[in-house]
Amino acid sequence: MINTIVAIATPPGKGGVGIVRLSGEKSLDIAKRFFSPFPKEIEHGRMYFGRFLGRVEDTGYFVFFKSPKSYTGEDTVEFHLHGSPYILYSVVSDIVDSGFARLAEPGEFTKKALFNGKINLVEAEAINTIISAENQYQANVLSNLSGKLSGFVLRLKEKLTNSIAYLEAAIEYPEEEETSTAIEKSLPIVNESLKSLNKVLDVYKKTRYLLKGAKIVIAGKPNVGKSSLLNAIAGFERAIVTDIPGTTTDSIEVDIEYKGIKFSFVDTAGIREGQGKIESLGIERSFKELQDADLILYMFDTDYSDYSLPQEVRHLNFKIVKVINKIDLREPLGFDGIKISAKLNKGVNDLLETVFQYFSKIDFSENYIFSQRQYFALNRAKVVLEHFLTEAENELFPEVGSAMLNEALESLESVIGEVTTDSILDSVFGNFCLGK
Ligand SMILES: Nc1nc2c(ncn2[C@@H]2O[C@H](COP(=O)(O)OP(=O)(O)OP(=O)(O)O)[C@@H](O)[C@H]2O)c(=O)[nH]1
Ligand SMILES: [Mg+2]
Repeated sequence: MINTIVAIATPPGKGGVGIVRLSGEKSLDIAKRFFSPFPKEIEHGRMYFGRFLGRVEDTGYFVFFKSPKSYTGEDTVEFHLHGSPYILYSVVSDIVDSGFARLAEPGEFTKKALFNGKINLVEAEAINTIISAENQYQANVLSNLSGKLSGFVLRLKEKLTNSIAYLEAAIEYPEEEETSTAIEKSLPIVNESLKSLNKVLDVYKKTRYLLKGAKIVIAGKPNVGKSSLLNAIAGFERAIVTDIPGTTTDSIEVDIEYKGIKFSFVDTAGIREGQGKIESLGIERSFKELQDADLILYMFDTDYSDYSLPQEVRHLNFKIVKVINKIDLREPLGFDGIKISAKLNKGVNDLLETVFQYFSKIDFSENYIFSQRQYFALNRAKVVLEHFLTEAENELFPEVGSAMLNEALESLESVIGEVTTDSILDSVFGNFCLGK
C-alpha cells in the first residue's frame, strides 16, 4: 500500500503559478529524485529554486514541511511550478509512475490532517466552506466560526460529563447518594445546556441564508406584476410577462449578489382558485416556495383596494414585506408597504435595500453552526436533553438518565469528530475537491 499521496493543489486551468502537493514519508525522496539542484541540508519551510526534471522540465521552487509541522501532519513537499495544466499533469504522472506515491482522493490531505490530530472535524468542514466561499460573510466570518463551535461543544460536553458523574455515583453507591438528589443536581445543568443549545440552533435558522443565499419569494395574485419585478431585478427578460392572468405556471429563480449577500429571488405562479391543471400545480408549488422562503415579497397592484394578506400566507406574517406595484397608474391610498412600478423600474432599488436591511439586521456574530450536519447533531442532543427533562418530571432512574446524557454527549462528540462514522466522514468530505 502506497501511503504517500500527490495531487495538483491549485484550481484547474491556467495560472501564473501551479502547485503540486505531496504528503507522506516518501515526499522528500520524490523531491530528491526529480528536483535539481537538490540541497545538501534541507530546512523546514524554505523555498529552493531549481528545475523539476520529468518528461517535461520546468523551473520553479520546492518546499519541504517536516512532520508534524505541516498541514497534514506528515512530511510534505510542494512543487511551485508554472501554472500550465499540461505541466502540472505531467509532473503528477511522473511522480505516480515512479511508484513512490499514488493519486490523492478528493479531500484526502484534509482527511490526513484530521486523522493526525492537526484539525478537528469542524475545522475540516470550515476549510471546505472557506475554499468555496462565495461572499464576504463566508470568507470573513467562517474562519472564526470553527473555533467558536468547537469551544461551545467542549464547554457543553464538560457540563454534561459532570452531570453524568453525579448519576454514576448514585448508581455505584446508592447508600451514600440519594438517587433522587442525583437527578435533581443534574437538572439545572441540563436546563442551562438546553438553553444555550436552543439559542445556537435558533440563530442558525435565522442566519443559514448567509451560507446558501437568502431565498426571497415573490408571491401574490395573478397579473399584479411579479414576473415584471423579477425581470427588473435580474436586469433582463428572464420571465415571460403578459397581460393574461396566470402567465407564470412554474417557479423561476434569479440569483444576484447585493452588498456581499447572495439572494435568490423566486417568481411564482399567481395565487387564485379553481384553475386548470397546470396552473393549479404551479400554485401548489408557490405554496411550497413560501414555506421555504427566508423572506416573502407579497405583491398587490393598484387595482386593489383591499391590502390584507390572504388566509394561506397570514401565518407567515413575520417574514412578509408588502409591496404594491403599478404606482404609475394611480397612487395607492392607505397602503403601508413599499411602492414600486416594476415596468418603469421605479422603487425597485429601494425594495432591494429594504430586503438587504432585513437581513443585515440579523446578528450573525451569535451564530456558531455552519453546516446541516452540525445542525442535525446539535439538534439531536437538544431533543435528548428535552426528553431527559420531561422524564425527570415524573420519575427518572439514574441509569436511564445517565444513558440519556451519554447519548447527548455522543451527539456533541460527533460534531467535532471525537466520534466518527463513515457516514459522517462522507458527509464532510464528499464535496471536497482534489488536492485539498
Ligand atoms: N402600468 C404598469 N403595468 C405593469 C407594471 N408591472 C407589470 N405591469 C403589467 O401587468 C401585466 C402582468 O404582469 P406580470 O409581470 O406578467 O404579472 P404576474 O404577477 O407575473 O402575473 P402571473 O404570472 O399571471 O401571475 C403585464 O401586462 C405587465 O406589463 C407596472 O409597474 N405598471
Ligand atoms: Mg408571472
